[in-house]
Amino acid sequence: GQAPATLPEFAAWKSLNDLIVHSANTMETRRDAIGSGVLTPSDKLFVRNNLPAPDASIAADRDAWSVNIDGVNNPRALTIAELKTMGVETVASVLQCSGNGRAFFPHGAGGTQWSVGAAGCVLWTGVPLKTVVNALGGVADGMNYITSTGGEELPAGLDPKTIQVERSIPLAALDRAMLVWELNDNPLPVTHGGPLRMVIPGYYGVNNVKYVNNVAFTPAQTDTKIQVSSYRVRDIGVKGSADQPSMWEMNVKSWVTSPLETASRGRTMIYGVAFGGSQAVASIDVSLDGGQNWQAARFLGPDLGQFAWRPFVLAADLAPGEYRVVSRATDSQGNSQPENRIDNERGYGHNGWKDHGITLKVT
Ligand code: MSS
Repeated sequence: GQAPATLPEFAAWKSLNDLIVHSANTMETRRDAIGSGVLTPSDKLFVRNNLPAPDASIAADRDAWSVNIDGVNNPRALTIAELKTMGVETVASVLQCSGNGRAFFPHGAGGTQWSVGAAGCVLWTGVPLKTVVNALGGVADGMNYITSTGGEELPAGLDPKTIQVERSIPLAALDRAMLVWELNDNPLPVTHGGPLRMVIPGYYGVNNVKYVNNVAFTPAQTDTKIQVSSYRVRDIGVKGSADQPSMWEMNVKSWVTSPLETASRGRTMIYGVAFGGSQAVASIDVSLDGGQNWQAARFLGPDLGQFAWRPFVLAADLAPGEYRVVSRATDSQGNSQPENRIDNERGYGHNGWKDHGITLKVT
């Protein structure tokens, strides 16, 4: 394994044994820490911050946190206390970094070398953005995007546009967007965006803006660097630009979580997780011979809805030997994981089943 590391102050409450600490701003869940988990406990959930996290004191008076809503017919600022009177829903969804799986790109894609653990399935509680917007007279005419701004204090002397976490997503996502104040039934930790976070189920992590203090319906996408040129899928060696696909909706994906290295001969339960991304996951197949023969595995535990992942299990009778174990999920629209990754400069969106396999030694 990994060299021992310590957790940064703002994530000191996390379970160090279940995490790989890549840097002070990036920690991933160990592949063997998920097992058959329907939900990811908060202390095992990965962390990724583009900017240093704000001080814990921003959550001293949670209900007083205020978010400005713009680009609606009656724009105004609302406190969390007010949001809590407007409506409440709980949704289970996969939070996954755009670069999850980056470590598998052989060209050495720049950025945190995430394996499979920049993802988790959690419960979010908050108010649907649509409810808020309806209370403010609806979306103003001519708006095409939802633009959310992170509340970090920006270091002085730098152009805010180059560092601010402000992301735009298509207006169509208004059907699923939520302003959330709870994670897994507890007040949303500052580590994960408390007191208030924008959550867009089915969209990559970067669109789930933490410490959100401004939500604007806008005609065009924001001109921040994180929108215009970062999080864009392009060929190796090509610079990021606004004409390339943005990391919005997630694709179908799965991976085995246990066992990962060795097993004893005889009956072995092979576990993993599968999700459809923007669609529900429909089925999961597992191969013990690197993808030549496939068997249907079964989903385990309750179905927490379209945006959740589902643990799966396959009972296998294994003779001594070496097995290449791979899994391939299919979503409700019939999209299956491809065999291979699509090489791209920053190593985004990897859902190829081959790279995500494991080699099991049975003795
Ligand atoms: N938000 C803010 N405000 N800031 C930052 O930095 N990041 C991103 C999101 N949001 C940020 C935000 C990212 S990028 C991600 S993944 C996520 O978040 C994570 O989360 P957690 O809670 O886990 O830490 Mo990639 O696509």
